[in-house]
Amino acid sequence: MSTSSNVAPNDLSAFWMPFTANRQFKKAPRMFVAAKDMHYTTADGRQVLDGTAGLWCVNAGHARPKIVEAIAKQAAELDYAPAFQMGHPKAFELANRLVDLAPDGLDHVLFTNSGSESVETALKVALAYHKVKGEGSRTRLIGRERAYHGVNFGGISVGGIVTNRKMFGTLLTGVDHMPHTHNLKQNAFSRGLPEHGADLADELERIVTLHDASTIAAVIVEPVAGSTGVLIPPADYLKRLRAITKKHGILLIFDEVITGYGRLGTPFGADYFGVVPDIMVTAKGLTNGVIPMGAVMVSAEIHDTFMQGPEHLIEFFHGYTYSGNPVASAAGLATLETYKEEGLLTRGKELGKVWEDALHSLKGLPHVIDIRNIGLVGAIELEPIAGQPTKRAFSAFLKAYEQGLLIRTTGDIIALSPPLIISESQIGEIVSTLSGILKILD
Ligand code: PXG
Repeated sequence: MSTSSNVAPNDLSAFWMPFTANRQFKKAPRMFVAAKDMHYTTADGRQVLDGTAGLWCVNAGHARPKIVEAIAKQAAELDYAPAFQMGHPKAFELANRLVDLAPDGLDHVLFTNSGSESVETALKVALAYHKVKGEGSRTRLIGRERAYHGVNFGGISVGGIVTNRKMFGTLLTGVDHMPHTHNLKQNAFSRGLPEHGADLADELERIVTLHDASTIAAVIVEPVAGSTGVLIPPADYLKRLRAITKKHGILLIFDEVITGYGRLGTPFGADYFGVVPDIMVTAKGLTNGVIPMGAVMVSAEIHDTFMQGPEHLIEFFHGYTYSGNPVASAAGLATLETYKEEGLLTRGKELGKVWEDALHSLKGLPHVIDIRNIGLVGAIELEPIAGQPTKRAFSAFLKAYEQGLLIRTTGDIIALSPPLIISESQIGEIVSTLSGILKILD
């Protein structure tokens, strides 16, 4: 049965889709028209198990009543309030709840509308902080190879994915990159943190020696690199990075857009690794993906440094029309309540072993060259077809969709990150579907 809200539009050409093979998609569209808990409904009425929490964001599952109600109620009560020089209570309330949830020391929150904007905000806070502090020579930003920090200019500059960078000119100047930590030779089929590679953090010392610490503002890393294919940091790597940044007065920014809000079985990656950054970048799971919103948490030291000079003057010239938007704030509050009521921020820890064993049972199937896992994240890396990189994994994606399972692929890596409400039997379903597909893949 079709209604005006679920019928597939008959002309697909106007919408230039993001990060999508547009011509391939439009020849054989894959349309979702509804979602509830762990499942999507397709335009042709099939159920598809969500193995990816949308795009790593629907951590509490789909159409959760508390969040749906909060959004509807807020839109009717106060739909919008100016974000500059005016306030409304829910943005303050959400900021407080986030500070309660964040690791000790991260005491202030700037709101944005996406992960990309959160990254830009964090980089700008870092640069301005040093300037306000009288260390304006600290202008360099250090990222990492294979990093994904969104698609805006700062983010692609510190990012390390060549396809996201090569079309866009010279990007930000004064950026350098540490090496990525992926090492299949030594770490293939690791369970949890790989054993080898903590010394790669020392590459930061090399970069400091090259440029001098007095020129470096911040280092930004994803605690677990998600988009590039789930690169899990070697044991102790992030602790070493923290020690080196501290020693040189360099700010450490964790981009927790994926690792935030329970993905690793802890509220944040910072909790999992026992490392507190100076700035934490979040988005996605903050509102369960329902309303776009990001939050950047910063240390008291950073915030307080800005709070000087005449009180009528704006302390930081940055912000968005929708920073702390009332409906987004209401969605964020209801999302955090849902996580709390259902223990979702630690569910990845409880389910971690089941998840790990299930994924690693795929070892030995054709083309599988690595399986890795942490919290409720997993990756299956496939040997690329010679001369046709990405084709094998993309064909696994299409087959999985036909068989009622949503996965993500990047390069020849299958990435999995289900909603944190997933059941053990649904984990079994993901693995048995994938097992069948891997056996018949070209
Ligand atoms: N930082 C990180 C670490 C991310 O993973 C962003 C920033 C940007 O967020 P926005 O909200 O601007 O998209 C991201 C986004 C995938 C996938 O399947 C990952 C992202 C987005 C879309 C798909 O790997 N990460």
